[in-house]
Amino acid sequence: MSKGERGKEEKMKDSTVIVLLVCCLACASLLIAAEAEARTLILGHGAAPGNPRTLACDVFAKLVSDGSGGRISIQVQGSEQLGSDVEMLQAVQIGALDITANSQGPLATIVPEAATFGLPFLFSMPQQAWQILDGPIGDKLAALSENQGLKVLAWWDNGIRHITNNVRPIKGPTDLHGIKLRTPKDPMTIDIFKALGANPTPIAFGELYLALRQGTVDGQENPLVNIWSSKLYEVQKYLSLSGHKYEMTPFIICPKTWQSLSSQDQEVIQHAVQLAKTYQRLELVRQESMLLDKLVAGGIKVNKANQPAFHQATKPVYESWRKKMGTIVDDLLKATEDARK
Ligand code: TK8
Repeated sequence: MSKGERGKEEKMKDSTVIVLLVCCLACASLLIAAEAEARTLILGHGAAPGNPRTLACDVFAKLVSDGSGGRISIQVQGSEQLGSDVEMLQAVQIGALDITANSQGPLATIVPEAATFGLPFLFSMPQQAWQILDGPIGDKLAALSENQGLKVLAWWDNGIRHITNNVRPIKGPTDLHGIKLRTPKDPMTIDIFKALGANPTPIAFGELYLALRQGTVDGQENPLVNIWSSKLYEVQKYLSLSGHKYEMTPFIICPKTWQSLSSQDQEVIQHAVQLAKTYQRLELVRQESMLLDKLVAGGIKVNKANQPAFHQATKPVYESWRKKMGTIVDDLLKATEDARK
């Protein structure tokens, strides 16, 4: 081999080493990038074990873990362990909490339009609300929420609400007179029960069981799934089926968290949240259909309230909210009529 050829061979060896080195570095940085992308997101909610919201949050976490090949893990903290619904919303707004499966009333303290889904007797079944929540009105509400630093990924459900209390069975509106009734921090629920002559008292859901047991309040209103999973029937004598209002469960992510995710990861989360929504809504309906018997067996006395009388007595609430909110009330009424066709 000539001197020149030997030189060429040396150079080739050198460049092979360089290529190998570059490959190793590229692999290492890919590994580091993959490692860096591994994320844990915290999801807070206020529902008790067994509640459709709790079950669906767990389903959501599993779907996200599977969809991301184990890279994104969702740490679920239920039962208001991270604070009340209102506190969790505030934490999401300031970037201290990633995700919350929250509540309509607390959202309405920040986005007043959200309260309109709870206009008295607007829906008699959750199914009537789903179509509207998944359509342009739901999208408008999501845009209003985003303006307030709350990115709504989906509207889950919370059900149709009924009244429980320890004083007497609530048959007609006058039976509510003077009853101290816990409500969420929801301007609509407060207006409804003021119109009915009760004494509405906002208390965080996590403090409700004790407040009922200690007699701080006489009663409360919630869907059967919450009366059951939070064991409120243990500390209440009467359950009156009033069906006075509906509530959705807004599923909200912190915009900063959302923007920090790659578009691929955003897709994984969107897909999971939509599947979990369908599951949550159906599980709510399934539980509601079985719970009355269980609640009766649990010792609570059930009666049917005079719904037309309640409907009549709460008509002024529509007028005051129409004045307060403008078009959304009429849009909602029109969409509800269409949905019933
Ligand atoms: C649970 C609450 C509950 C709501 C309430 O955290 O506060 O009464 O109905 O579902 O969000």
